[in-house]
Amino acid sequence: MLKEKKVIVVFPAYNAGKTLENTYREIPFDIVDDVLLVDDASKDNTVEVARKIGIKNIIRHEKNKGYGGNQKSCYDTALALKGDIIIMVHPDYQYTPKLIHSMSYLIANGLYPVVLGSRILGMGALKGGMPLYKYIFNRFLTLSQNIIIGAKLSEYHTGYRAFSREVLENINYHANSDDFVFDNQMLSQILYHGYEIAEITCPTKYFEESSSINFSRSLKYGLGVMKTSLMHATQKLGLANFEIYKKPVRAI
Ligand SMILES: Nc1nc2c(ncn2[C@@H]2O[C@H](COP(=O)(O)OP(=O)(O)O)[C@@H](O)[C@H]2O)c(=O)[nH]1
Ligand SMILES: [Mg+2]
Repeated sequence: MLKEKKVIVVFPAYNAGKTLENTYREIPFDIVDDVLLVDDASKDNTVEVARKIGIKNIIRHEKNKGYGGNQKSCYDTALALKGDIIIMVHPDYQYTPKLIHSMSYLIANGLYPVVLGSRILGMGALKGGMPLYKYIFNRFLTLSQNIIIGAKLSEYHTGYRAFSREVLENINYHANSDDFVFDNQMLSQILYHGYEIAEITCPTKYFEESSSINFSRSLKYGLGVMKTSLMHATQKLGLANFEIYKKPVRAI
């Protein structure tokens, strides 16, 4: 608990057996109340490792739904578990959970409802081993998106995000893609609805198990990001009414 707010960490997991324990060990349990892992039909021993290290809330998708589909289960369950501050971090040990204190305090103190761990603020990304093509791609997409949607973020592509309950309740994330562009749509929804986003410099590590997305999937993601930016701009101009920007209707 932090200022009487329940803090929940969610892990959208896919083949995270080798990295999950290292990530889990860095969680600050002085403020984190619950950890939830959603396993997207991994082909490895992710679920066994999760049980062994003592994660209580484990959800397993029988079929692979994709990264966005995985996060939908994460947030639905975190809300059902009555989380007030929900932190999503990839269990591939690319981002350290040691930032959870800082991120949670910004939300608990009412300063910002959304906090991102940014690999681009500072010089962390390349130093941490981000492949140069990913770095250039990231910078290009971020610049385009900042211009098109009129925001000022250092990146839209981090796998480390903290949200207040209110934000998750008020954005229609169920209407988003089940694929990687889910993350980008979520930030677009957050900005569209007028929530402010804080960013914290985040060290990052690239190693074999921490990065599986290849060039062609990155390209598909990039096109999805450009499409999201254009949707955002047309919606803002009142020229469209996309499902993803509607108020969510939820049974929880
Ligand atoms: N649910 C789900 N997650 C996936 C899939 N493929 C990759 N991921 C997860 O998506 C996240 C980002 O992928 P990653 O390869 O680490 O990308 P990078 O670190 O940006 O190069 C990681 O946490 C992966 O476990 C998939 O098919 N389904
Ligand atoms: Mg990764």
